[in-house]
Amino acid sequence: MITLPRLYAILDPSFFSDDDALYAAADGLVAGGVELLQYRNKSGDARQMLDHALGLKRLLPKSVKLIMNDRADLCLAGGFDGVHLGQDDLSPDGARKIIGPNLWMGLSTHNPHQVKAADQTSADYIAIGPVFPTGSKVDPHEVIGLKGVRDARMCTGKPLVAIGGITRESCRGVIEAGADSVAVISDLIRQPRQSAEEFCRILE
Ligand code: 3NM
Repeated sequence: MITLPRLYAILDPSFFSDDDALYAAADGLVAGGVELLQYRNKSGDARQMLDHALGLKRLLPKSVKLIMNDRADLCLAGGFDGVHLGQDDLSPDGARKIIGPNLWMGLSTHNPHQVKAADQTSADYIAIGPVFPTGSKVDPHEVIGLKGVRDARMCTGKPLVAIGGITRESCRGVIEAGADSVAVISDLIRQPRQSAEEFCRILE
């Protein structure tokens, strides 16, 4: 079983004005203690995604785990450490065929039924959300609250990542509800280094 750090940072280029700002944020997050970073790009094309992936790989220390959202092919092409799949992406079996047995694979879920199904796959970790209202996802599923995290915890022994609207203020309660890790976009965007440091301190 893999071990995830408490903070799972997600970097989405649509929140930054240009590539320099994106890379500066990545640098700041890692300086602030981030050890696991997902690259998530819902609007760019594959070429831009690979450019960013290679840029992040070049910039960041080797000790930082890099996860590609949605795309198993770009995970490999970018030399990333894993892929994160949504319910409408390639199936876990299909993605596993591409990335092989050793790279990390995560799977997004939104209710106990999906968590139980994900538990039966070769996913290394399961994400559950949205825990709280979020403005970072188009057309999010129904908010599950801390009860949804507790329910998900009952359905799997795999590492559980909670996502959606999680802030420095709320993260401790999410871990106490049973999540192993919190995934965050918005509350890391302003002053990435300081925000990451504060998350890491709170979650210690
Ligand atoms: N997935 P923020 S919620 C990318 O419910 C994503 O699966 C979700 O961003 C899910 O920390 C979400 O800004 C957005 O709320 C997370």
